[in-house]
Amino acid sequence: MRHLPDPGVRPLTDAGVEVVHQAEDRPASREELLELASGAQGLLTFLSDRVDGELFEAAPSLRVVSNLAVGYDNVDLEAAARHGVIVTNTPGVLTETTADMAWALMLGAARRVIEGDRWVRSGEWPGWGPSQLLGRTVHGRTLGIFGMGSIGRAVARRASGFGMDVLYHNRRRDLVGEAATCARYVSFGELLEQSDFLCLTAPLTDETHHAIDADALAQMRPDAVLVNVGRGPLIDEAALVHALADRRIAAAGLDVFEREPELADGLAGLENAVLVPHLGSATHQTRADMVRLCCDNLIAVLRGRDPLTPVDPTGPAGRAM
Ligand code: 8YV
Repeated sequence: MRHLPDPGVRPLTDAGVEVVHQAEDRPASREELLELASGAQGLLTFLSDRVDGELFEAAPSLRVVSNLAVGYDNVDLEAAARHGVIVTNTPGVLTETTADMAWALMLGAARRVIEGDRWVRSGEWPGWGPSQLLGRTVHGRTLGIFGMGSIGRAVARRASGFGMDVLYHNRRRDLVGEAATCARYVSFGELLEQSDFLCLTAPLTDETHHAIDADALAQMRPDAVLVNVGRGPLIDEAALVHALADRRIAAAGLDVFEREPELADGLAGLENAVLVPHLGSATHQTRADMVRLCCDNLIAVLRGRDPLTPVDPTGPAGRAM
């Protein structure tokens, strides 16, 4: 559906797979997606493509959907299973890169990097002053992680360099993660109350939808910084705008939004929000690794072999797992 970064579709064509794609680099409309899928045996999809029962009905030859993301909340797994279609994702290759982005947002929001950049560029910065753009201390504080999957663990590991205490909340305790990161399991309420930095790395499921709503925001510390590199709908974005505007929490760093590319009313005008356009995995190297894995999954299934990274149809959706 979209133009892919290097290596593009070369691994597919090198393997003798016939590739049909949309001429323009933009999200496919629903009609275009159904049309492209109708004659295909494999589909390479993006988080903006809804892959559901209607699509499987329209694509009787389809054998595999290879989603260019670790999250797969855009795919109806039950419908895929009913139609005998294998779904694959791209776990592992983007873990560390997405964790780096979580830290960029934490540091950027806490230390007011974007506000500072704007001020310097405006030509109105009068030179150093003792009270200018005071931010929040990061080192030595408490980091809370909601969703201790591979990305949550990678975020937690980085915290040791900052001398932080790490807390986490998950569907279930992660003893391996605890041993690797010194993170401590707490209830969701304790996570909200005790975190100076709260980082969301959970997948989007019915359970995690709007986990951070007005009530949750009210339980957070007034000087807390909220970071989301999971999925936008983990947060009730309208409630977050109110909390940030009223300084009920200090700041937020968001890589994902509830209705991408739209923003909740008022979000764009808030100085205490750092907003990044879903760049979690967006480095040259990581995107190349994702594209290669996506293509290898397609080739494997089309050649009658097992896919490298199939999605477990009974597992949770989302980026963090
Ligand atoms: C992707 C992501 O870049 O993997 C995911 O789930 O959110 C990102 O790493 C994005 O989904 C683009 O496909």
